Amino acid sequence: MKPKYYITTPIYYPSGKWHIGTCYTTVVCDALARFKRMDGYDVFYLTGTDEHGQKIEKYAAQAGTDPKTFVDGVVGELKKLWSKLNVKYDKFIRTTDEEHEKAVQKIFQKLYDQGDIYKSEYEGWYCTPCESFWTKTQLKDGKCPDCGREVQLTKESSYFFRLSKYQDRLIKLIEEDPDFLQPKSRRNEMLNNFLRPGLQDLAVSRTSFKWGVPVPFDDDHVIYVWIDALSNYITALGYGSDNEELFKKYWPADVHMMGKEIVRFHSIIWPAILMALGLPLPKKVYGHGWLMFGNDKMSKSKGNVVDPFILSDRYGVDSLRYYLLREIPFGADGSYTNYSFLARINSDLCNTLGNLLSRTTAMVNQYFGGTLPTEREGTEFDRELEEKINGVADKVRGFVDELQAPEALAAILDVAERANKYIDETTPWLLAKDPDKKARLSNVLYHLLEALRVVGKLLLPFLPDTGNRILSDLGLHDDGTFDGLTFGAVQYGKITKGEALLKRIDINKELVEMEKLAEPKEEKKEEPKVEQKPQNNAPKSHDEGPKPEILIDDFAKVELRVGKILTAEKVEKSKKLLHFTVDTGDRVRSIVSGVAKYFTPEEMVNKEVVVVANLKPATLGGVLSEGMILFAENEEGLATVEPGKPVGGGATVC
Ligand code: ME8
Repeated sequence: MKPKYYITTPIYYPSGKWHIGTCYTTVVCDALARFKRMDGYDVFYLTGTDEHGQKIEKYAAQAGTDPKTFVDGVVGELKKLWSKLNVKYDKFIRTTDEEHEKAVQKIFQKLYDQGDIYKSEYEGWYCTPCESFWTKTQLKDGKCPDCGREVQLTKESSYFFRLSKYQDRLIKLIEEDPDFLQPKSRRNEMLNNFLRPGLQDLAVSRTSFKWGVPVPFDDDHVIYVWIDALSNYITALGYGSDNEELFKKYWPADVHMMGKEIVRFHSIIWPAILMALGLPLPKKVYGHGWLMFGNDKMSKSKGNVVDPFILSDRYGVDSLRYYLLREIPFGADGSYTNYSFLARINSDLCNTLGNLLSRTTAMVNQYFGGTLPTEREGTEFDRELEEKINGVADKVRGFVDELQAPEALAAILDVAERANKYIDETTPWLLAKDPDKKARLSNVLYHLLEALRVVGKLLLPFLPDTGNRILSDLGLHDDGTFDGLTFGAVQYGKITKGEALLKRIDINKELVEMEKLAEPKEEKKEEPKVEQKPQNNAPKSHDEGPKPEILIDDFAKVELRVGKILTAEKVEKSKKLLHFTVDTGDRVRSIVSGVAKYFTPEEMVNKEVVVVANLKPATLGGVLSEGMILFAENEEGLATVEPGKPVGGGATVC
């Protein structure tokens, strides 16, 4: 029997406007669910919508309609988005589903009957956008500590859940089971900010509005939206209904995935409810970071929306999926810029993957009419690539088990990079000129096909279209499993030379187009002016004399990171400037330096350099520069400042 794997996203507020940050949790969970399915698990992937509460009531009123009509329309749009992004869930739950509402009432009744819910008076501060109650001391400058918005003083009769009763068990759970709440930073946050200072009982009903599940024994009250929402993880499986088969099969959840702002609800309130219900606890609650836009969390209310429909229509669904899965260090925040989005597509999908596919399929067609002869001659030189191919599946599996999608994708792309290098090393075009080298040539091309096959198959969960496209060019198809991920497992028929996987993007031109595409109501970001005075970008003379003393705090303002130079090229119409794309761990940056006199672009590629990462962006020679590379200068010229050994882009300099 297959082992089960139950994975959930939060259920989304049907706010009606989606940005690429909103898609993050769902795309990550989709990749994990697809991976586990292919890896032999019986997966249940749940997503849905959180449709009750004062906020939705307000949205509907603004739209001049009733809440149900409003949510019906918006939910349709959200489903279209998931379908567009190739998200394959097993169930989409709506909290307005009759079965869910009934089960929530049963849960409430049970907790009331056993004394875990009691009636009292509530006085506190309510944040409507977050649907959260706060005590005065919890407020930050009088505002909601989660979102910073205004809160309203609320006094009403309310039912309370005895959350305080579960405090000690919750502390023990989080302290003793390191797997339960991840990443580690969230554990400390929950323990230090909420659990150890002491939990208060939680108001779990409201009387000031009507759009919610009614308390079954008190018509004046509706059930607090978070109790209603969190219960979806079990009601979706039929808990509290006539048929609990799915619940028995899949509960407890293997992973509840969510953004870090709602970890508190999932790692404190939800387990306490489950403890009260006498149910097993989820195995893992994972709070990922945010996709930021500038320094803000991307959110509709802040007006900095990037439309996933526009991005995926223009650049391809897999480009957007790849960006979300690869670019943002999982668990930490990541910063979206149009540049880092386009640079990722160019460097990884076009250059590494697209080139490998088109070069390989072109050579098999050009040298052998599309079908490789079976006679092959291997050499010791092939072992390194073979070992890479053989080792990658376990590596990727390990990263997926740790929920580290960026590392998993990096490991897959690493095989493609190695294969590209293998082409340069084995020079098939020279082998093709020598009739005695046919068998060697056939073997070289076979290695490339094998690298592509394994890469294509492992990409399927992350980039389904791209994985399928690679397999289909090789005359293969997705068999729904990870079988045969070792070198030599397949013999090939006819290889197709298809269209390019993706067209290379002219980034500077496209950045202008992207600005035009931004919605008119989007906050217009001031284009940074051309700096006349060089930042370091044309390094200053070394002979500037001593500078005044500074305090350690002044130095601490400078964020220094190690950056790996991915590409380097001359800036058109400039004799001085070189344009680099640099992976600084947090993202890929565009950086311009005035060093063309000292270095060729080629010698800079792959160097690990020190970058000032928090320098205000500027435009140099018409190209965006998001940081400054440090150089050492003496009378003889410039030298790069590099770590003493390879440490990888993103290492901090301290
Ligand atoms: O919180 N970056 O729903 P939601 C990364 N209904 N993730 C982001 C993001 C960003 N910029 N913006 C949103 C709710 N998200 C509740 C959940 S569960 C019982 C109830 C993520 O629509 C966010 O962190 O506000 C969350 O994981 C998901 O989108 C849904 O958020």
